[in-house]
Amino acid sequence: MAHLLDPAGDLETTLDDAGLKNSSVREYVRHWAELTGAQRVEVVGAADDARLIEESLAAGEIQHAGAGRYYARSYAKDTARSEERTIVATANPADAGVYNNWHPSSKMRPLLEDRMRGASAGKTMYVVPYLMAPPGSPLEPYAVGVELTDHRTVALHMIRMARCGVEYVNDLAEPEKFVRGVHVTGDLENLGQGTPGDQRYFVTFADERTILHFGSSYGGNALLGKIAHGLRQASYDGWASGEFLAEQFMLIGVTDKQTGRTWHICGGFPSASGKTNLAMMLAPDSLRDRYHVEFYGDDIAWLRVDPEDGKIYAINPEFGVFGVAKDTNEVTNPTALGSVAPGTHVLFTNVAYNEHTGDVWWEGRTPVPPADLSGWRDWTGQLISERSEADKDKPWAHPNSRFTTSLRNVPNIARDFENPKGVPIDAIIFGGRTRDREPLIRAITDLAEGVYDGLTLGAEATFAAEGVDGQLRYDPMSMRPFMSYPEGAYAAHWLRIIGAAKVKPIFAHVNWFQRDPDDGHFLWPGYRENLRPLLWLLKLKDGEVQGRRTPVGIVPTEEELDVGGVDIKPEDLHKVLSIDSDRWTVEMTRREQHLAKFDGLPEEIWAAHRRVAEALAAEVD
Ligand code: GTP
Ligand code: SPV
Ligand code: MN
Repeated sequence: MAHLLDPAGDLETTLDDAGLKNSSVREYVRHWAELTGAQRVEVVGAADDARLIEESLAAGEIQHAGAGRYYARSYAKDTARSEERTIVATANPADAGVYNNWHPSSKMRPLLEDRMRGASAGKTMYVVPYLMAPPGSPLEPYAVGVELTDHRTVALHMIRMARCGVEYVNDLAEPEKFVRGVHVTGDLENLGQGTPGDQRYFVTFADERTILHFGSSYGGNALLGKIAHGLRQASYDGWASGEFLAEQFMLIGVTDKQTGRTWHICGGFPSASGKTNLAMMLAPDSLRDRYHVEFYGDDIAWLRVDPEDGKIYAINPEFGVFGVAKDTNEVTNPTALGSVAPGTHVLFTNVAYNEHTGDVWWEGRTPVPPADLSGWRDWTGQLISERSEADKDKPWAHPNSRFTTSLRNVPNIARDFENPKGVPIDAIIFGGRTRDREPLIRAITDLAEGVYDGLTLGAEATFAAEGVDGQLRYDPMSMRPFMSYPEGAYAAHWLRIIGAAKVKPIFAHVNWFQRDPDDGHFLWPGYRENLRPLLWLLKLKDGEVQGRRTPVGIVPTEEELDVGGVDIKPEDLHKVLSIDSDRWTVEMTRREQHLAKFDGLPEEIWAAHRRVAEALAAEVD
């Protein structure tokens, strides 16, 4: 049933018909419908998906991509999250950190309201009530939200990425406690994206639990449940309440089929460093009879200590995957292909599309692009067959093209992925892209050293514009773009939450990306084989292996790491299990400069830094 408001219609009747009972939500809808000037209001949830899909197809906003699969293109200057235009605003200047791009709410509120005023004229405002948690989770009070969006495709994404429907807001213990998210697309062709006159603003008013995003319809800029609520708002709430952590973490289970025992591992990797691939990992063939990897989440985890057993529990607040398409294929990630198979109702964005067959393609899907060009259009909509000589080698798909699919479609989804309590965490890992220095895995047993390691996580700069070649772009805990409060307080909050656990997780730093300095090949084969260092870590935690102590943690001995059937040269294996103390010493100076930027960093973190630095110095002498 459609819930429409014609210009002369009655909003109250529309909300009644939709079964939206929460009076605070109704008041909020009324306020923003008036301010944005939307012509109609429609309340939508998961039950409306099929109808919304039909309407979007009829309107030409999306296209069929085979049976039960859909395709959309975004505006060409609107293809990724914008870090420069993303802001955290509060009333308190003390909330300013190094990375949260803090501004006073008194300044940002009017700016956003000005841009949004009347900007949805003639459009439908979709009201999307949602829950960022498995229903019944102890963290549910922080997970309730309502996104208002004037873009139908954004509503389709929300329905895939979050649990959506009026039932999530109707019976709240505190009816006014929900995150208020307003998304207004704006006139995409006249926003000056990336110019000095850029009109876009993506603001989280963290102390008001309000998110106002203007000027995009792509990804984290527009799906407010995922990044803005699930990470920025939630990490602020977790800190303000003292109750939990919200991190850009993947979350997996590893089951030993022989003993029936399951471990859970979560961890942060900067964007595009392999979280989705790791979470969807199949055990390598030679270990498949013994181990099974289960998917809980690929991008966000919320962590809390359970008062009953003192263990750390993690949930994935999301309901879907917004995965990078590039390089996804039968070898790198067969599970991802399974999750976008016919009938999954997946929505592809900005991949290449064949208008005759409905096929989709992206770089790395097959070694070379389809030979028969007929019907193929690139992500901008241009026919490949009509490309100019200058354009003919350009990628067919945008490098940040993605697929949006529900968790239920993921072939290795954990049986208990909806368990409201979450799963107990055995290990927390960090990993970046590092071509040298970082070994395959180094385990850390001390809490402060583990947190210190997370704070000094980084990914290599790949373009001159992003940083100095070969130096890390630090990305603490992989939260740099999502940080909502000061880093010193963030570190203290981590020490407090994990410190309160009776049963501590083991930490580790991993690196799948070490390269040969001469020919550039990856020293470690990666992907499915990444299970092997993780199994070693779990054995270390259980005292079954001892590893080799180094100044920067415990690394596996060559005998301990099970590499049966792995295609790796002995000298490469030796290299990925070694510590280059000289190279590490250089890194320690950079770390010190990095950490010195953070006010109020707990003394425990500095002490951890000094311990590692002194141990390295002793080794180099
Ligand atoms: P966001 O969704 O942006 O947060 O990214 P993500 O962390 O989920 O990254 P994703 O899993 O999509 O990986 C990004 C890139 O890393 C892809 O091009 C993968 O092919 C590549 N990758 C992932 N795992 C490995 C690995 O083990 N080895 C190598 N060499 N590349 C990998
Ligand atoms: C990321 O960029 O880390 C993402 C995609 O997970 S987005 O939702 O667009 O932020
Ligand atoms: Mn991410």
